[in-house]
Amino acid sequence: MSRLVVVSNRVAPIQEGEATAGGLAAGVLDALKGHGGIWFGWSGNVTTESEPNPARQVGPITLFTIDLSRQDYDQFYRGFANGTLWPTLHYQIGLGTYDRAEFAGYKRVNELFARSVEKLIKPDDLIWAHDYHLLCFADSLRALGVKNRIGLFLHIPFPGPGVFMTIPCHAEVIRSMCQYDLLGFQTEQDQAAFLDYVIRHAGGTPLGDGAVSVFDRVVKTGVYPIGVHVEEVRAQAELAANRRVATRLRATLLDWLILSVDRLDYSKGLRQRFAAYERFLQDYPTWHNNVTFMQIAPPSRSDIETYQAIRRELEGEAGRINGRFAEVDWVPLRYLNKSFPRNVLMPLYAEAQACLVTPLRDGMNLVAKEYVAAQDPAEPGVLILSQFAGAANELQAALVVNPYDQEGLAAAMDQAFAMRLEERQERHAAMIKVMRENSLERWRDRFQADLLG
Ligand code: GDG
Repeated sequence: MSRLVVVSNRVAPIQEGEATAGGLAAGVLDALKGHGGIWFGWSGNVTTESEPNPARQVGPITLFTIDLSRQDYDQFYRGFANGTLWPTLHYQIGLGTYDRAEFAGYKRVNELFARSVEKLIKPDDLIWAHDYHLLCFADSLRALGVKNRIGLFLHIPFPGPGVFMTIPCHAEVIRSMCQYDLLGFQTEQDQAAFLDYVIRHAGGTPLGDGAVSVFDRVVKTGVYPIGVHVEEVRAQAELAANRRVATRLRATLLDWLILSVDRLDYSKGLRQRFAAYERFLQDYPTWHNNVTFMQIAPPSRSDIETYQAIRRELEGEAGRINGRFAEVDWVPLRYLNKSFPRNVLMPLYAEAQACLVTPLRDGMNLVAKEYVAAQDPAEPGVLILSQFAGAANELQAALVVNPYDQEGLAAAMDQAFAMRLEERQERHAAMIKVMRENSLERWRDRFQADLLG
């Protein structure tokens, strides 16, 4: 059995025996716990030191981290990764910026990662890199003579060539990506978009089953929808010790709760969602005084201007909507700009009769899956889900909406509250079935098997 070496931008802050955070961390940890291995990434610290940090052992997993310099952080992380790739790969080309020095910084940090990882690996180790921060990482490893099997799983969407080609260095990025042996995508649409670019614009020849011959090598591609631990989420949601905050919340509610949970990010469609909720309050006054919409939005990437702008805008909108509709004893919108521990969050999901997950684009969206998993199957709530979330491919029994259609979203909220119990149960059972099939274990095992093969 080959040893697994996981490489991601950040290494999750894990302690032995502690419940894990989001899906990437949970999946990676599962994969590493089984047979042990290495997890390498940035520590999250910006320093002037160039020394690697001491290794940390957590059970069978060895964690290695490095710090970044201020220039690397600015050019790689804030610059090309989050200022160019993140918006463009989410189809938000108007928000993308491009700067040659930032792309040079991105490649420099990918090389830094490769030089550090090269020192840690053995010849038959399996190297599994994650996400858009590391598109050039395999290329850098190959330049150092590394012959190991190297795979990349892209957690975010891959757009059609017309969108991707707005990034001026698109050809170089694709050439670098093709140095991986396996490229994993969340959906068939993402995979098809990548293959479309490689075949029509980079001279690739399709070999069937997602493989393509290009740049004198064979690159495999595959679709691996990431999942959640269904039983673990439900158990966390039900545990009495976790339910104190949810009980406090319930005591303050009049009747119906709609919940949304997103990192504060423009790709999540929060602005459009607030507008749709306002439309709902305007068009369906029968729900007044009964409904509360609670948006949990922990700040993220707050040193990037586009993120500061969306935060300012939402603060203004939340105040305006409440000012327009609130009564002395009813506040229709609660906007919480903070995060909660995961074991507190799961019972909050369970408390909500509806969950609004309406990203403008999303690789998968684990909140949608966690909400469904947290529900009581006897009395389940309704998931309202954007057609542009990867999760919509699997969760077709949700109320699937177009996040740009305010009236459609408002009608879906009305439909959710009016939905009969039998229909809610049927939809919930159908979604749970798909989620059990596409579990986190299956995601991990299929990717690793294909990378080995
Ligand atoms: C990327 C892709 C893809 C949220 N607020 C709190 C909190 N969370 C947790 C959720 C969930 C995770 O963060 C968010 O995952 P998402 O999938 O919704 O979105 P991204 O962070 O953008 O993730 C996405 C994912 O990678 C995995 O491949 O699905 O498309 O964009 O697990 O529960 N957790 C805690 N407190 C919070 O306040 N503890």
